[in-house]
Amino acid sequence: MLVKKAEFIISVAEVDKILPKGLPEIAIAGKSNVGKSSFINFLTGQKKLARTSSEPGRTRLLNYFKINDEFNLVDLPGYGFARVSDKEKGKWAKLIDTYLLESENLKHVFLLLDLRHEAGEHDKMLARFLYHNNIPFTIIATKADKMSRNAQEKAKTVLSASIGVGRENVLLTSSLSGQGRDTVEKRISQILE
Ligand SMILES: Nc1nc2c(ncn2[C@@H]2O[C@H](COP(=O)(O)OP(=O)(O)OP(=O)(O)O)[C@@H](O)[C@H]2O)c(=O)[nH]1
Ligand SMILES: [Mg+2]
Repeated sequence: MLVKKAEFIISVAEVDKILPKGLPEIAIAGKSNVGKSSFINFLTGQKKLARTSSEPGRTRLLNYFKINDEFNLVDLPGYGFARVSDKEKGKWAKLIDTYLLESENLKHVFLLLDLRHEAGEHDKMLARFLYHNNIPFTIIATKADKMSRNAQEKAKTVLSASIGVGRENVLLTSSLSGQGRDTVEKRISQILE
């Protein structure tokens, strides 16, 4: 699956505005600042399609991007961001949970984890939530460029063990170097089959 066309569709802030039945969706989930928006730009080859920031907590809405008129990527708000009120956090958590449970179009979740770190409590909770609700997911390990190839393989083993999935369900990526784009494209083709 080569991305030939990518366009922003809509931002959604309320659970009742989630898109009705339509194109299949792949959601991008993960901790704040892990590289979700950068991942969308990396995959589509459009540097400014999804807004990225070194300041965590930037994406506060569900942002839908249509790819090749074939499927939608849904950029979810990042969790685990400390500098927002509990009320705000609760609102995002509800938006994410409701989307994951109720979207009729959701086919798969890409759960993004920083390759340099073991999965955190929030990551594990989300993985369990997906597992228990029969939502298929793949781990996308981000920021691989920060390590040598050798260290990447070791880190992949540590990361997959910490989240409890097989190594084949962890894809190494770098939005900076472009590493892993072909593997992600292959995975998307399988998901859409
Ligand atoms: N070196 C390196 N930096 C990256 C990579 N991906 C993202 N970053 C950097 O990490 C920071 C956060 O990236 P974002 O894509 O905005 O992260 P996000 O997960 O969308 O963050 P929120 O929207 O706040 O949840 C930015 O400074 C990016 O430039 C990567 O593969 N390699
Ligand atoms: Mg973002």
